[in-house]
Amino acid sequence: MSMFCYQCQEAAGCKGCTVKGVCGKTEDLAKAQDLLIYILKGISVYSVEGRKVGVINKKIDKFITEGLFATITNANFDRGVFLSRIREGLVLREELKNEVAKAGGNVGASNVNENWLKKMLSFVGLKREEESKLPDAATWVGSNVEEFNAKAETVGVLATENEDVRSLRELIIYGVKGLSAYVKHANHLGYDDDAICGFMHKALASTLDDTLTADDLVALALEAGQVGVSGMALLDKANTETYGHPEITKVNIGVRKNPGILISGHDLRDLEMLLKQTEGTGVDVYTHSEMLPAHYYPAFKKYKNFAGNYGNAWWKQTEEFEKFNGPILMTTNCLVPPKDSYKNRVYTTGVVGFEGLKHIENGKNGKDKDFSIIIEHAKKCAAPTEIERGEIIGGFAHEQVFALADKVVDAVKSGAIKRFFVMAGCDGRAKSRNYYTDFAQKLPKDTVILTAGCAKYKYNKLNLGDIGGIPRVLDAGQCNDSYSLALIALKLKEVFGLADINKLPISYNIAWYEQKAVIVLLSLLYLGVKNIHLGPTLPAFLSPNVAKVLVENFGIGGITNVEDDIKMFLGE
Ligand code: SF4
Ligand code: SF3
Repeated sequence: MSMFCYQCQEAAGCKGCTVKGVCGKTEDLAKAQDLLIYILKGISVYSVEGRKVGVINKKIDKFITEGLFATITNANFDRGVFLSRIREGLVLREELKNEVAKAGGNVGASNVNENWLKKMLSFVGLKREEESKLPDAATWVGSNVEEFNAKAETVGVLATENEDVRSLRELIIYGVKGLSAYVKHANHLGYDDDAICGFMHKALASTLDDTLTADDLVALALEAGQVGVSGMALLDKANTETYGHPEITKVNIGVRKNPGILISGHDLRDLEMLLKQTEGTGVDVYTHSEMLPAHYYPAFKKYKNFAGNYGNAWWKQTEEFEKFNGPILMTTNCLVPPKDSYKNRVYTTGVVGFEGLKHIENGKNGKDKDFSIIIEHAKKCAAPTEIERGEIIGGFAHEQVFALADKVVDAVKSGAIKRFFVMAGCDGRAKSRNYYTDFAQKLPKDTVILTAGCAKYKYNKLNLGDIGGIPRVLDAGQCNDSYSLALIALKLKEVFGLADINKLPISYNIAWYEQKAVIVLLSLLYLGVKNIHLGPTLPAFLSPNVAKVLVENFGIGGITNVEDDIKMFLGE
């Protein structure tokens, strides 16, 4: 069977990638990712059982979180990394199984290969316990790449035959993948939440359970949204307690004369380490794409070499990395397979990977990562080529907007602001996404755009003006900062004394691309937000029946054309 992946908005033909991913994912890589997800589901079976008897294994929590994150679109293209994770996962699964059995948990009777198990158990120093029947994902073993390849053929997305069950299972898995990214960032700052990890495992294990009905799976998807809110709140707490609350900030988009390092992705802790290590070296640090909102945090403002933001959303990187001239550090997605012309300047860290690129490992014994190789590389490079000049403004996360609440409320009451448009989410390469630029430009002047995520690059340099000093584009931050937008909506609901969040003058026109947008969407649904419009296309993983459920219960819709959509949103 050929590969099949339909997890992102660029799924070929709005159906699924079957020969090679539009993102660049090869068939071999796609299958290795499928098998890793299968192994993670199997481990989750034991983790769920373990939590019933008080076993919480942090090594397992971390392994599952990072494994999920590595399979997000544009995070890791290195098949070798997935094969290693599969091997490690099989060993960890047996380790956990024994730990759970020792604590009195039910670990079932398996059809496991006895020889293999004996070898693995002696390797981890444990004994065999009695068992009852478990799902194949919890018992299957393979020892070499041929066996992995053969198994991968049978465990992909299409292994679930019923298209509605498949659709709901994948909706849940993609939501949990998005959530894993936010948990990983919080973990990097020393913040954790056992309940969130527990839910991720329950969700994964539930996708193996053939007794669950479509209604059960819809309920689980909404529960994912509830936990998604907790995940974003955890990361918000981690970010703001560590780096302060974002504040209104003007960010330079031009260049200086020193050589520079460009840092992309979402991980603020990586950025902090890089800023500390580059101080006084004569090397400047520029943010790219989703790292732009780092400038809004007070803690990073003290670094004199924190020069500004270079470029735009992720998909323009092939052009912009070329012109940057210096090394680039990818801390998370979105990585585009690099061109040979600049490949030697791209470094990866965390869950990001691409065969042939240099990877910066975690520091030993909790020490900081060592970025000296990138700094030395930068010193030999020319300064970045200027691609634009000027400033962009952002930093409108919850505390900053609450500080302006009186002004905002007065503007709404006086009619100066008629409506807010939440346009959070992702950007992407599809030409049809120019819709969002046109939409922003054609919105009436008495409307304000609330944004977060890399979707903002479609209109954050347009100079759309302000309303009595309130900019018409309020950028809360990264995609996870959609949490701020939800808090702002809840605050307005309170101020206006409304019982229903949907009575606010807020419309939702969200652009999605990868799986973090899926957890943001599920979170908004959990919070009771209705009539969200998703574009540029609806997810390929929504079967007609599942899409119908979302339309009927939540008023989810697509987009048509700018003029008609604006009229529809304004109720004209
Ligand atoms: Fe296709 Fe998106 Fe999957 Fe890549 S991640 S293979 S583009 S559906
Ligand atoms: Fe962008 Fe990848 Fe989603 Fe964090 S960087 S929003 S697409």
